Amino acid sequence: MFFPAGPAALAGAIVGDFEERARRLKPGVEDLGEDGLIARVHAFEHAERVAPPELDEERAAESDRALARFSGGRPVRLPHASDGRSYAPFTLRRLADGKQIGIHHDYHYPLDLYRELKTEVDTRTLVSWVVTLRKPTSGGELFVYGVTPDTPNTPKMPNGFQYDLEKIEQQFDVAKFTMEVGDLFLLASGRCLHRVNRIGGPQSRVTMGGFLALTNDRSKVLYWS
Ligand SMILES: O=C(O)CCC(=O)C(=O)O
Repeated sequence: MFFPAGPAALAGAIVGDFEERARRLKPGVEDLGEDGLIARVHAFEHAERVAPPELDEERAAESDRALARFSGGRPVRLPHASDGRSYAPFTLRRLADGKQIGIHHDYHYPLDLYRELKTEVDTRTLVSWVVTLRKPTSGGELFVYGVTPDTPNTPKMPNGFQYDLEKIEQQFDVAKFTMEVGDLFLLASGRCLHRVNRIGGPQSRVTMGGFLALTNDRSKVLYWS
């Protein structure tokens, strides 16, 4: 399940929103240099720690609306933990020059951090959603492999847990996707191994995103980060 959808308006609205909030919450941020967007994103993250309740509600509404376009008419909701705290709707991620995301899958339900959430969701479903906010100078493409956590004999490094990328690329199908600013992709990241190519050059890659899954009765979509 992978489709770039291109909702430029979403990214525009969200980046605009960050800038607006960053200006309001941290005066002077607009004076920052050529890496202005990143500086603003950082400023926003800083601000987020200062005033989470006010920001969470509005951001959640924006993400609900964007993800509802892909939910098959199902309501899209941010889950709450049993102590009442809301899950974070998304995270902002920056990959700078020389950085990459190595080959992996995101089927992490067995981990303790999913102790509560895995009772609410259909654990056969786990989808990453990622919006590109800034394209890097070079690199940053998404590679998706025809390999799942259940594929027998997936090549591993001698340490027994890291995947052997070279052998996987020789033996399995791979697709490469280049995102534009405003593209949103949904990827069955619990099933397909994937990675993000190494960034080159001064302009870093900025994305926002998280995960989503169907509830046990498949009537709603829950998303978190
Ligand atoms: O940033 C991306 O394009 C992919 C992020 C990722 O690896 C994931 O969501 O599991």
